Amino acid sequence: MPAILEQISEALIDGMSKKVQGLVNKAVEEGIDPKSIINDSLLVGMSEVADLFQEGEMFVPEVLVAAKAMNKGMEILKPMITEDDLEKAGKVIMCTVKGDLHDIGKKLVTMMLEGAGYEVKDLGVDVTPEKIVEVSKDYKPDIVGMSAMLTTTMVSMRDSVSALEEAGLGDTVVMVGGAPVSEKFANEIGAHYAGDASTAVKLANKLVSK
Ligand code: B1M
Repeated sequence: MPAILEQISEALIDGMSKKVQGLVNKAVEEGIDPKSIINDSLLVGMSEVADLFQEGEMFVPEVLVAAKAMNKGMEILKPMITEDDLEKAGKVIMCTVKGDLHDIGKKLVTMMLEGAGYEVKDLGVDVTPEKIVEVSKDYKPDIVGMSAMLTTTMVSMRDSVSALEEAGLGDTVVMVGGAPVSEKFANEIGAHYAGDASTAVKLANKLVSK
């Protein structure tokens, strides 16, 4: 593993946006695959941030600064992984469900899907079931992807699946993920579950090839 990837993780944890940007640019110049920079440094760093937060070693403002540093790194890499001249693998709607403002995981899944050749419409955070239905009618996605990070917002996933059914879009393939979500819950609401961004891509590939 190149040392620079570790340095990026460390700078992210320290919330040093400018340093992250500089190191990410350097890593790209060194020829490191942008997907590897995401998976092996930015994702690793953010996961460490999550652990430190849970352990009470980091607090919300620091977490926000670290998330911002990660996004700054992502901004550099995103065009590089979407520029790949790939045939579109499929169309995906991505969102964080109603009541939930966490968007880091959703963004990561979005970027990984785009990197794998998917056309992704990212509806943002706090997205209502009505909005998901409205956009699905128009955009006709192969997959609707929903993210939730709060136990309390998982119910919005169920509501969104029901809203799609009620709107006559019951055939829509739904993929869900996020820390509190489980395979069992996904099965209960008639959705498919992916535990992380890489698995989400593999699952999407499986779902669109059906
Ligand atoms: Co929030 N927060 N937060 N938070 N936050 C958690 C989730 C929490 C576990 C922290 C804790 O208490 N230990 C807890 C939830 C408890 C629960 O419900 N079980 C919590 C809470 C309680 C809250 C607030 C209520 C705090 C408060 O205000 N009292 C509040 C809620 C706001 C709201 O949403 N309405 C809140 C706010 C925030 C911040 C704004 C400060 C910030 C979010 C910043 C942002 O997203 N822009 C924040 C953060 C950063 C976290 C933690 C520390 C980190 C989350 C994260 O980004 N992880 C988190 C603690 C933790 O996770 N240990 C916590 C990194 C990210 C890469 O992982 O999103 O899991 P994740 O995504 C993964 C997979 O889950 C998967 O792939 C991703 C990459 O591999 N995945 C999918 C995600 N979506 C997917 C979709 C798919 C497939 C896979 O298919 C469609």
